[in-house]
Amino acid sequence: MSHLLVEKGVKPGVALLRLNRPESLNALNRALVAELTDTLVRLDNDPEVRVMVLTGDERAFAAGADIKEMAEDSAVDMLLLDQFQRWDQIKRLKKPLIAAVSGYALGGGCELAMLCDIIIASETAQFGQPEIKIGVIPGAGGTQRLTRAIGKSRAMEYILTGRFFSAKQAESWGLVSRVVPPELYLEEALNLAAEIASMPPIAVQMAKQAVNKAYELSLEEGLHFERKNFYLLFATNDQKEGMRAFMEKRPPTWQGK
Ligand code: DAK
Repeated sequence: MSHLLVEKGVKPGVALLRLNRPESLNALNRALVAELTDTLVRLDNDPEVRVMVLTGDERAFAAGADIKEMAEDSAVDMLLLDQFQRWDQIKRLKKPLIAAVSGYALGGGCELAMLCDIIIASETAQFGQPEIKIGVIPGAGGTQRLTRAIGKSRAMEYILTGRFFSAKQAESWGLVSRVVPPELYLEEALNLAAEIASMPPIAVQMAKQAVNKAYELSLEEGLHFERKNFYLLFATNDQKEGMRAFMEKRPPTWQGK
C-alpha cells in the first residue's frame, strides 16, 4: 500500500504530497523515501506543477527515519543502500518545495523539512535531531543545515542533547518562516504555494537556485551566480511581458518561456 498521498491541482499549479504512515508517526522507511523522491522528481518535470507542498498529519510531519528498519543494518548495508543519493534528489529539485509541519519533525523528519525551501509550522510543531539518543548522529544533513539555520551554539546544544525545540523557538531562530494555529498551517502553506505558482516560473526557478547558492558559495561567487541568472532572464518572453505589462498598467500573462 502506498504511504504517500498525492493531489495535483489542489490550487492552480500546486501539488500536495502527504506522508501517510500515521501508525508510526510517518517514520521514513526506505519504501516511503523511494516513493517520495520518485514522486517529487516526476512532479518537478510535470509542466502542470509549479510548486510542491509536503506535509504529514496533525501529529507528525515525520518522526525520523524508520528506526525499526535500520536497527540491525551494518555500515556496509548503509553504504550499499546509498540512501543519500535519494536525499540528494530532493536538494536538486528545480521547483519550490514548501514544508507544512505539524507535530513531530525529528531526525530525518527535521532534515527533510530543512531540505525544503520554506517551512510553515503549526503551533504544535516540535523539531529536533534526537539521533544522539539512539547512538548515532544526524545523517541526512542535520549537522550542517541546522547549524547554518540556527547558529553553532544552539545547533550544538540541540544535536548533543537530542532535545526538541518548539515552533516558536524555530521561528525566532529563523528556521521556519511562520507559525500559525494548527487549523491553518496547511492552508497557509497552500496559499503561499499558490502565490508563488502565479509568478513567472523560470524566474522562480532562477531565484530558488540563487538563494540556495547563498549557503554554499562565498559572497563573491554567489553574486556572480546571481548576476548570470539575472542576465539569463532577459532571454525569456516572461521578462518582456512582465516589464511591458507594468508599463501598460495591466496584469502580466506568463508563458513560462
Ligand atoms: N521509527 C520507527 N517507528 C517510530 C519512529 C521512528 N523514527 N517514531 C515513532 N515510531 C513508532 C513507535 O515505535 C510507535 O509504534 P508502536 O510501538 O505503537 O508499534 C508509534 O510510532 C507511536 O510512537 P510512540 O508510541 O513512541 O508515541 P509517543 O507519543 O509516546 O512518542 C515520539 C512520540 C516522537 C517522542 C517517539 O515516538 C520517539 O521518540 N520517536 C523516535 C524519534 C527519533 O529518535 N527520531 C530519529 C530517528 S533516527 C539516512 C538518512 C536519515 C537518517 C538515517 C539515515 N540515510 C540517508 C542513510 C535519519 C535517522 C533518524 O531519523
